[in-house]
Order: sequence, then structure tokens, then C-alpha cells
Amino acid sequence: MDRKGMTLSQHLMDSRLCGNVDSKGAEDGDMAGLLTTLASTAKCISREVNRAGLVDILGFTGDHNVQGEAVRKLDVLAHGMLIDALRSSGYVCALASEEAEHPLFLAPQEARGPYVVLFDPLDGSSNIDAGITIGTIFSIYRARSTAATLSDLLQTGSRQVAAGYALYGSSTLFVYTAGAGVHSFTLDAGVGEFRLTHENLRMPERGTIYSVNEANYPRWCAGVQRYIDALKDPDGPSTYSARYVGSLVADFHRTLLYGGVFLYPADPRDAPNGKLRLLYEAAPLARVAEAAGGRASTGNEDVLALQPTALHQRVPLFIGSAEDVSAVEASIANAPSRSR
Ligand code: AHM
Ligand code: MG
Repeated sequence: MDRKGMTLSQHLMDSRLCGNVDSKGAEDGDMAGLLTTLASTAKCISREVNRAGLVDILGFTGDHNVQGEAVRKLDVLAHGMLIDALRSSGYVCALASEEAEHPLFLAPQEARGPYVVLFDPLDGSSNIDAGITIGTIFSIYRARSTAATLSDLLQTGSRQVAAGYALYGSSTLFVYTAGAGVHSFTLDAGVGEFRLTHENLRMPERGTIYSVNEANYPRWCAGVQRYIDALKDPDGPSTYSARYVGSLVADFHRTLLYGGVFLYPADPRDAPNGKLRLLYEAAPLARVAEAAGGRASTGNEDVLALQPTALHQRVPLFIGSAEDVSAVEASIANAPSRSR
């Protein structure tokens, strides 16, 4: 049966019946409901992103977030929309956002559900004012009980029961994995429905695109420098092209479709532990990559195996086609030990 064009709700219903969406215990259906809540909120964020310039919500608020970065008005708006929608959904007991220093634990008198959700409300926000593709990234775990604690938010990425993102670009997309396969939907804005455009996406085992902010080259470790040098070798086995949007979610989506590798290495001057956040960016995209046959590494460890120690922890990130990511790891491992 050609399922293309099927709505997200139909797809979730079908997947649930097939056992492909987390549905343990008494909360059968909660995951489908939670993903629907996220997708509905993404539609609202998409609307605000599209009309941002018309209603004076571009630019900065004047505040700084917990990472010390200037906060943009749309960051705050998207953060608030997700908190409000998830908090009242009845599916979650704790939330954590890249834009908030502290997590939110729902009180016993609130309608609480079995899941915790961590999210980057608007990834790529430095691109907002230029109308370049940005997105929302989410990560979902089960809590041990609805009286969740910080440890329920600090789980290894391999324990995610679902993850995905919305992309606000030339179209609005919603991409998720919840156990089996990675599925991508495109918003049919006229009727307000996400419709299935790719089911069971597979990332090519090897690609020919690398994606990195190459201005940082002089400060990378020798292993990463050598890896990039080798990609440019005219006598090398393949010819690579460079593509870098500067919105992780957009660079990742291209990598998911076309293959290759996205790199954000550590940089001793500006990002000694890497720039990207483990819980809001690296782990959810690693979960999507692995479900599509790809990989994500910190350079010497699988991202999904990392035990988080802090909510806003950063990590170096190498993510994409399995063979490309393994090649970066090999280059780092084989570099002289003091300059890895
Ligand atoms: P943010 O917009 O949520 O703060 O995310 C950080 C962004 C990523 O989307 C992107 O990959 C990276 O920062 C780009 O960094 P740089 O400008 O240093 O290349
Ligand atoms: Mg981000």
C-alpha cells in the first residue's frame, strides 16, 4: 500500500497498532498523543517563524540564556509554546529546555504522564533574522515514576523512547523515530496537516558531503584537521563537497537524506567541550541517525552511550553516515597522542 500522503495522526495510529510506537503498560497511546502534541506545537511555531518580520518578533530580548548567549524573541516564544502545550498535555512529568536554566517538574496536582521531554525550542537561532532554515529538536524518555527527579532527565541517549525535530524552511517538516524507522512529514499548510513524505528513511552508508564551520580549523585537534585535509585530497578515493547552513537541525536533515558527515569538534578557545548540547541536540539527533542506519560520535565514544552529568552539558559531535563517522574516529585515534 502506498502510504505517502497519510496524515501524521493516521501514521501514529497505524504504528501503534503495529507495536512500532512505545506503548508499554497502562499508558498505551500516550506516546502517539505526545508526538501529536509536539507536532501541533511545531505548526504554531512555524506560523510565528513565517510571519516573524511582520509582527515585530525578530531580534533580541536583551536577556542572556544559561549558556551566556543573547536570547532572541522567537527563542522565548517557541520555548513558552512548548512548555505550555506539554505541561497541559497530561503526557509528561518533567521538562527541560535549552532556554531555561532549571528543569520543570510538574506538581502532583497537575495532570502528569510517564514521559520526560527535553528540547531545543529553536535551533539555529543566529539564522532567524536572515530567514534561514531553523528548527525544534526534541528527545523523549520514560521516567521511573511521575514523581520525576533530575536523574530521569539525565539518562543515556540509548534510553530515548522517541526523538525527532521540526524544520522551518522552504517547507515545514516533522521528522520522528519512536522505535522503528525514521519518518518524515511535510506540512500541508492549506489544511494544517502533516502528511507522510518519507517512511523508513535510510541514511546512505557513506556520503560525499562534509559540513563544518571551517573557520575554526586552526583550533581543531590534529585528527580532525587531517580528516578534513584528506577529504580535499585531489588524489583521494572520493570527491567531497562542503555544505554548512549553521543550523544544526538543517545540516543534519540534509545529511540524513544525502549522507556524509556533520562535524562540530571541540575548540580549545571557544568551545573546549564542543559547542552543541548533549541532551537537547546531540542525543536526539544521534537517536534519529542510528534509527536510519547512521552514527553519532564524540570522536571516541558513541553519543548514545554517554552518561550525562549536567542538563546543559556540551559535547563534540560527529554525526552522519556510519562509514564517514567511523573514518573521523579512526583519524582521531590514529593522530599523535598529544594532539588528538
Ligand atoms: P542554537 O542556535 O540552539 O544556539 O544552536 C547552536 C548552533 C547550531 O544550530 C549550529 O550547528 C551551530 O550553533 C553553529 O555554530 P557556529 O556559528 O559556531 O558555526
Ligand atoms: Mg541548538
